[in-house]
This record gives sequence, structure tokens and C-alpha cells, in this order.
Amino acid sequence: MFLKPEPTIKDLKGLLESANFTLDQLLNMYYQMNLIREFEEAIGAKYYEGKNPFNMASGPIRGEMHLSSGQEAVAVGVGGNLRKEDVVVSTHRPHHHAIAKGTDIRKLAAEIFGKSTGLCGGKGGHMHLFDKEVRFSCSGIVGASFPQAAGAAFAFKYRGEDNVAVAFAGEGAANHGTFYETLNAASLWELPLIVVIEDNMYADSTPKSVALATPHHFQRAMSLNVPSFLVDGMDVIDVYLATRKAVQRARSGGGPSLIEAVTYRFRGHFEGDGQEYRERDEVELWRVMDPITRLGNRLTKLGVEKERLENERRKARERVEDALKFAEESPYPEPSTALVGVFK
Ligand SMILES: Cc1ncc(C[n+]2csc(CCOP(=O)(O)OP(=O)(O)O)c2C)c(N)n1
Repeated sequence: MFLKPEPTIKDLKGLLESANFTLDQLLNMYYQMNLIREFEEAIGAKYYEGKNPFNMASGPIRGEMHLSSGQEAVAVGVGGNLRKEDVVVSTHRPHHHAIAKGTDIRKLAAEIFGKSTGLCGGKGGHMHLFDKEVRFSCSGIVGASFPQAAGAAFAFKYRGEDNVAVAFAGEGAANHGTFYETLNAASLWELPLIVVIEDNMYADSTPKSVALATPHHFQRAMSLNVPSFLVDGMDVIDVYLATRKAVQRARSGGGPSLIEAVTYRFRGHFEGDGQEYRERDEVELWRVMDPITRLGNRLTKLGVEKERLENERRKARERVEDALKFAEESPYPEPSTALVGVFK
């Protein structure tokens, strides 16, 4: 387990001051992380409606479902450094990245419910989100985010735009050939690419210890001359500050970086996963490092009243309730539109 020790309050204040990082920014991150957690937990609860006995083809949300509870700090720490024009390419576990990039959560929820008001008119579903507005996309193909984001980064460089492209991926995806090929090309061509590996230690049910020849992804990236950051993925400040350096480097023509964020998913690989591959105690141990509680505790120590934090949580919950209501009340796509927007 890699986690950085909790800074003392004096260290934390010094860090915020030296990094020119304000309390308001931290509070906004607290809100964003709560928004993601509330969204995911609400989707998780809805997912099980009508699935007794468990059947993926029944209920208001159908198909597979991969949630990211526990990994919010990675999405928010990275997203906090991005502009609307930057590109984010995500994976089969995409909701936290989409929300942190600024996707409208009503349209996101509607897409997950398969409704016509969704991001893709209800035809993509939870794993195939596409949001042209904020330049966000994802797919269920493990390892696909690397070359896709590199393509966007190439386009930015070619056009002389100072935008960056971010590829999120799990540690399992980093064993795919696309990881090496992309980092090699991006390093050679100095592309404004940031590869973020969310190392939650399991690829489906396979622990990283039996699949990776090195404990760290940055070792592999550095062999291709890609500067890398090893961050505590349960600490939004650590993720934010490392990403800031990577983004500055990319925007100023310095080329790609890798961020290795050590994190944990509190829920199974997919909803319905029996999770026999890991001990309950392990999950409980990681829950102690919950990134939202951790940031909340720091904010309290920095003088933010408990009521203010509760207020942020309530605002997040209300926005999620509104989004789910919108999604549930929206119509399904008309059968006559089944072939609209698909390759023929
Ligand atoms: C090319 C490809 N191979 C296999 C799969 C099946 N699959 C879906 S998710 C997954 C595990 C991914 O693990 P990781 O990249 O660590 O991401 P995490 O689920 O931990 O977020 C696998 C093998 C797939 N979707 N695509």
C-alpha cells in the first residue's frame, strides 16, 4: 500500500500558501467529490431495482455497471487543472472523470438510464459516453484511452493550440501494448499528453501483484523519457499539485507526463461482482483513507465549520436527486430512431 502520511496542519497551511492554492478551491473540490460520490451511490442503488434475482437485463438501468466510489480524488485533482477545450478520454469506469470534466449530470444520468435526453440519445449507455460540449469520451475497450488521447494531443500540437489531452486508465490497462506504443510516440513527438494510471490494484479480479513485473508504472514511463509523478490517489491535493506541473509542462510544449495515482475502489469491479478475490478487511482498511473524509477533516482543521461542509454535501445530494428525476421522467428513444447515429 502506498499512501503519503497525513501532513500536519502547519505543513498543510505552508503547502497551500507556497502552491498558491486557496481554501475556496479546496471547498470546491470537496463539493465535486461529494457530487461524484452521491451520483455513484444513487446510480448504484437504482441499478439493483428490479434485479431480484440479479439479472442485468432487468430494472431501470440495464447492462453492466462499473462504479468508482473511492477514486474521486483522482478525477477531481486532475479535472481541477483542465479547461473546457482540453480533452479527456476515459474507460469503462467513467462517471467520476465525466463529472470532473464538467459534463451535465442530468444528461449523464439520462444516458445511463438509456433515455433520449442522454448525452448520446440513450444509445451509448454507461460505458459509451460522449460529450462534445466538454470534450469528454470513453469506451469499454481496455487500453483504448491511451492512443485516442494521443490523437487529440497530436491535433492540438499540429494546430498550435495549447490544450492538453488526458488519458485515464486502470493499472490493468497499463499492461496493454497501447500503453508503451503511446508513451513512446508521445515522448518522441513531445505531445501535450497526460497519462493518468488509476492503480486500484485489481484488474477485474486479478491482483496487480500477479500481472505486473514492476510495482510501479512510472518506472516504465521513465524508461521512455516520460517524466512521472507517483501520487497518493486518496489525497486530492497531492493529485492536484502533481497534475498542475504536468499540465504546465504540456501547455508550454514540454511534452507528455505520467501520473501514477494509488487508489482503491470501494465497490466491486462491476455491480453484482461477488468480490471473492479480496478480503473484507482490506476494503475496510482502505475506507479509513476515504478521500472525501480526509479532505473534510483537513478543511475542519483549517477552520471551516462543520455546517459549511454539510451544506456542500446537501447541495451535491440535491443536484443528484434532480438529475435522477430528470433521467427517470425522460422518454426512451423512439424505435424509429434505432438506426440514426450508427454506422451502417
Ligand atoms: C481489450 C479488452 N480486453 C478485456 C476487456 C474486459 N475487461 C473489462 S474491464 C477489465 C479490467 C480492467 O482493469 P483496469 O484497467 O485495472 O481498470 P479498473 O477496472 O480497475 O478500473 C477487463 C479485463 C475489455 N473490456 N477490453
